[in-house]
Amino acid sequence: MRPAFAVGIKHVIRASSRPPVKANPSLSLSPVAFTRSLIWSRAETTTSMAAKTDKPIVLYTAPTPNGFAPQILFEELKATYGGPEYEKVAMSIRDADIGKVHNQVKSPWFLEINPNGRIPAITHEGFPVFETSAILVYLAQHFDKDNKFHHDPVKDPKGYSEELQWLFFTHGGIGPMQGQANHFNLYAPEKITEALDQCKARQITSTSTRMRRCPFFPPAPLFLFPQLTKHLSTLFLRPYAINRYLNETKRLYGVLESELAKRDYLVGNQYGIADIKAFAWVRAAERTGVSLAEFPKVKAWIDRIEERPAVKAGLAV
Ligand SMILES: N[C@@H](CCC(=O)N[C@@H](CS)C(=O)NCC(=O)O)C(=O)O
Repeated sequence: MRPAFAVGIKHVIRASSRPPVKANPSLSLSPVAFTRSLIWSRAETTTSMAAKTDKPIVLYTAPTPNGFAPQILFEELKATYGGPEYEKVAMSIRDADIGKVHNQVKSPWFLEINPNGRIPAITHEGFPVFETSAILVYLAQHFDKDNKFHHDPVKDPKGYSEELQWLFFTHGGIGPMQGQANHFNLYAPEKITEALDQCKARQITSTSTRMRRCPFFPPAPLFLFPQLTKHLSTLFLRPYAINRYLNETKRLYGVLESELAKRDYLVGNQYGIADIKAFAWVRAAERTGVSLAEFPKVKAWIDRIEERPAVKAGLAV
């Protein structure tokens, strides 16, 4: 007998408010022609252009933590069950490509698949699914028939609930917080400049805040070397936004640390989609500026997951 949730999903597919997406001819082209097709063509802007393929599933992705999560699950499913077959479409997430590159995430054809204009997204026989965790749950419910990577909502409702709790924990916590920490730390130099200007103008009156945020003030002579000052400031200054998101990211890692002290994996001591979702972010901790030496249990969990051949394959897709 089919589990009730599967019947529910079929019903949702039929009743979906979003129609199945139409095909994009670019996948049936030669590699050279396909590359050319990545360049924006005016005619394409008005047409629905999802990928055309004989594979049942298309994965729209990019090499980021959110992109890696479904890539890893696809490879785990392939290693365990031999499928499902999927076609990968590489997307650009660069704002500079908007209106210039066909496969940019804000392209009208892609907004029909993911109205939020972000990777990852999949289509399964034309049915679009967006948001990383929703994709992981969808793929697991459709293709992980032996419950190797997820908990069955009917047979194991408590395990299923725990899985959702940890998925939501990462989806609403680690992902956004670490993403913002990256943004303010790595991509928003004007925040640093703003903090520098405050220091220069002696606008920070509290001595302790000044010591923390303006470690070079005085001495003023560093201002003679603006590039050096900026570089050192990026390393040592911690303007409010960077502090806030970095500290919140560390706090969330602390939650993982205390849970992983009790068991090897997040749910029921069995590796699965909740681990995949969190792993994809946490493995990038050092880049964000969080040292995993502070979180030894998390580090051991990362090492365990990283050893899996399907994880290696998923990261390399
Ligand atoms: N909540 C979304 C977040 C997806 C997301 O932020 N994707 C980023 C790459 S990691 C993106 O596509 N950014 C492009 C943009 O913001 O235009 C999910 O989990 O799928």
